[in-house]
Amino acid sequence: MKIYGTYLSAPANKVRLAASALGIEAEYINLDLTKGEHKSPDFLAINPLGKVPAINDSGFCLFESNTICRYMANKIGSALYPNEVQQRAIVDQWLDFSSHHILTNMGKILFNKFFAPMMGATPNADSIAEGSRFLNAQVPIIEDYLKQSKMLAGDEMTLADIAMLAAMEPFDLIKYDLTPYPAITAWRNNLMQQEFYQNVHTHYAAEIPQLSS
Ligand SMILES: N[C@@H](CCC(=O)N[C@@H](CS)C(=O)NCC(=O)O)C(=O)O
Repeated sequence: MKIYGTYLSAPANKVRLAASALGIEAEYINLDLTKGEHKSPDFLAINPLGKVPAINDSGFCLFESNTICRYMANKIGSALYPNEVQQRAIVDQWLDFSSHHILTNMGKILFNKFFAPMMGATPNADSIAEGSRFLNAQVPIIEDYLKQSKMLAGDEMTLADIAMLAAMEPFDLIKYDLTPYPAITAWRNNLMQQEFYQNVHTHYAAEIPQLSS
């Protein structure tokens, strides 16, 4: 299987982390978005949207990070995506929540603080403020769950934790303060010390020399 991503992409890192946790052998292909490599005809044949992540599994191509994660788990019948209908629904709930809320709002801050300057665009301060305002309302909801439960969908790690971890990985870089959230901090530190995580990278941005110091 080939995974196409780019180092600063939280959805792409989600897929890499999920493949690692699932023990799926994958070749990672890093695209340089600043050079437009995601708009090349070869890549558009894999994902016509021209966005990362995408996979090519022996000719079977797929995009959308949550779909890819579910596909990989289903392919090997992994408990990271449980079979029981309500357990599975809870995992789906967190996959949607992490994409539509945490990742979206984190992304407003990340984009304006890092991507916009890289692309020579003017950062939008209103968008940064909006992202922070929404995160301030949403992050406490995760804290409340993790105060009662070791992982987001019960005691065992699932795709829900991997997706949320990927969405919250850039919090150090965007300087979003997690000290008021001890349960999230402990959950995040625990996951980031695990082998599946360390096999991908030591921390978000570790693969980008100018950001990792
Ligand atoms: N909903 C998609 C989001 C994919 C996405 O927006 N990827 C961004 C990087 S984080 C991208 O490729 N942007 C390049 C572009 O839109 O040109 C997923 O979860 O896979």
